Amino acid sequence: MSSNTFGKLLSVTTFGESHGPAIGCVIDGCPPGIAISPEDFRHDLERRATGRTRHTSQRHEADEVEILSGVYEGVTTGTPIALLIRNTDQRSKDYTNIAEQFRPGHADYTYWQKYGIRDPRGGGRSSARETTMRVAAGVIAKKWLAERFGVRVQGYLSQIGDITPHGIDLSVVEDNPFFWPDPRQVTELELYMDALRKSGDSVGARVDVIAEGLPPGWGEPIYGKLDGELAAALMSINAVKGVEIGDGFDAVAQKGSEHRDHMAPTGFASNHAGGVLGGISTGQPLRCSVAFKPTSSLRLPVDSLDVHGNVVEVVTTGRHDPCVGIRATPICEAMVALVLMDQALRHRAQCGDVGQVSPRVPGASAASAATDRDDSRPVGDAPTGKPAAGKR
Ligand code: EPS
Repeated sequence: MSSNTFGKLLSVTTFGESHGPAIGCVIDGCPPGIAISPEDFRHDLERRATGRTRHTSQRHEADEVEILSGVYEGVTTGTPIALLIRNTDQRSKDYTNIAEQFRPGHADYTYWQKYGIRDPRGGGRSSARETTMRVAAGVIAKKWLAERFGVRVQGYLSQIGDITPHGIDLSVVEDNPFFWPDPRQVTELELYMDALRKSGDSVGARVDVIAEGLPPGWGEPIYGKLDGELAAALMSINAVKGVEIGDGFDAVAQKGSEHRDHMAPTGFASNHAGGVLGGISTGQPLRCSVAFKPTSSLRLPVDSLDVHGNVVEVVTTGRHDPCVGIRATPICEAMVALVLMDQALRHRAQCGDVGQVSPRVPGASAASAATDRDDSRPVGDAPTGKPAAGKR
């Protein structure tokens, strides 16, 4: 199976299956001198992990990172960094009955048609278990970006089903199990998810990511555009069906006079572009929005086909997420950070001598970047009970 590597100067290769002995990654091209310990991975891996709340899959993995190479006395050496996480809570018998069946909406069918063989245990390589290693690699990228440039990458859940935030306060996102930016809606979300889980169904979600502190200049025209590589990286996450940069599809209905972001010595007046023009960062906050489809593994019976072409009734057991988007916030952050680090290294390689050629237009804060995306206002300003983010 090819295409398990992404990135140019900083490349990440992941390997492993959901029910195999381990998953892992090799990060190549990482600069030397970054302090890294197994502890550094814990926070983001916990944020992504299953079994930490009742609203996600109940598989319990410790997700302990073993650093196999590339780090000496706690510091990266510039050689390939190999990370390993052993799988410990596989329950492969859950998949015995559907080993020869195709779950509608799942990669079962396409993997089978492509390779003529598939590992049915937990979805094998197509499982979201693989995203663990993206998050682990992303920890290093986040750290480097923060230390070198003060870049901060933060995501939040911006929609579950048809529920949108009434207001956006990035400071509360880590305080609830949904990465939700409005604390007033957490009870509503708990009730919604409890009812959904009971019904056996699943639902889609939307994750927004903002990266603040980028200098202008990251991204390569023509075929290495920053937004193009972000879209590809985010689309490579399991269950993603759409990516928007800046105003995304809302730009279709806008006039040019509305969409263009006015520049003044004091800063940009708006950020419809999402921090990217011509595939290159403007220095404004980068804004991405990612659409996740509903989980296809459901215990609700459905007619489908097996590998022999027989009509069968498929019932999926296993420990599935009723909304994969809930755990996707750290995964999206990691992919954004990895793309940014790769582009930053590439910019340094080609244009490191260019320096600052004219005054830079100041960017904006992450908080205002979040509210730029739509009509949402900071939590304190939102009208009670009335969703402000209903524009989409
Ligand atoms: C997944 C199915 C479930 C999830 C898994 C992703 O696996 P299992 O049926 O083995 O419990 O638990 O997620 C993880 C294990 C993880 O770490 O993200 C799937 O079909 O994608």
